[in-house]
Amino acid sequence: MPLSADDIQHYDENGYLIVPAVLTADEVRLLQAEAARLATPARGHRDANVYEKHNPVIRMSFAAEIDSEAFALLYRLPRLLGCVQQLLGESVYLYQSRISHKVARLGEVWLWHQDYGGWRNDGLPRTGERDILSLSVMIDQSTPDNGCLRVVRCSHLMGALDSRFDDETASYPTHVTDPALMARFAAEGRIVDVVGPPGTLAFMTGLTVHGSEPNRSDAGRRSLFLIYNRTDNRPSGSVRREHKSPYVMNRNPVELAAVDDQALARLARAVATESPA
Ligand SMILES: O=C(O)CCC(=O)C(=O)O
Repeated sequence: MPLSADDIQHYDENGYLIVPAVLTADEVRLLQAEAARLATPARGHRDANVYEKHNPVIRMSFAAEIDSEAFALLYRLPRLLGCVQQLLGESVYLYQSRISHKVARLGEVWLWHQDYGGWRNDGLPRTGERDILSLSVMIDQSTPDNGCLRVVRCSHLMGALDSRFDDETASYPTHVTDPALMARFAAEGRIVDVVGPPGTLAFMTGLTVHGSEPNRSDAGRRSLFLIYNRTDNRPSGSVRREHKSPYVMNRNPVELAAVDDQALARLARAVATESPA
């Protein structure tokens, strides 16, 4: 499922790209079950799960691929990795990954930010749209009501923006984009809701301003964020203290090799046979 020339042009010009219907229903079902399993304290690693600030529910699970065979296959499927290589080049590795859980009624806000605001502190050499990117995989249906990801079209073209470090609003700090600039983006009609059924992909550059509203619906909205980086763009400088954890940042940045594109589907069938519904 390679990206078309039009897809790539859309990504380069707008700073994001939505690709629907990439995963099958069986693959999605397995990822949903695995995301639920990883969200419990039974996961047992101090750094692996982050909880919401105001509600006693999960906000994020870092590095699902460490503790789940399904997620360990997902990010190396040619359907995902092949598209990433079209955008970044052949030699890429996984920089970071996290499931954003957005629990029904309780999932809290993500203030507007550029991911580069945090990566800058990791000593990342380059942050262009062809150096590093976020790939969001919808695990549940994503809608405006359940707090879908929202992106600001073409914001990546403005480079690294001034931001305010905010570790008060949510349980995970954010380098928040200037509210006056956000008001301008809104007035210009540049805010895009990233919606779709589970199995949809959304690519986003490291400079694309994004955020999401609290989940005001009865439906959870889980998305996996996979951050891929070029191997020649590994962070060089000091690493943030919290990133010493292998969960928060991949400390073994090896070049990725694809797995068989049917590997996740096979695992889904095997799991369904072991434990029929
Ligand atoms: O899950 C979301 O709504 C946004 C997550 C996000 O902005 C991030 O992980 O950087």
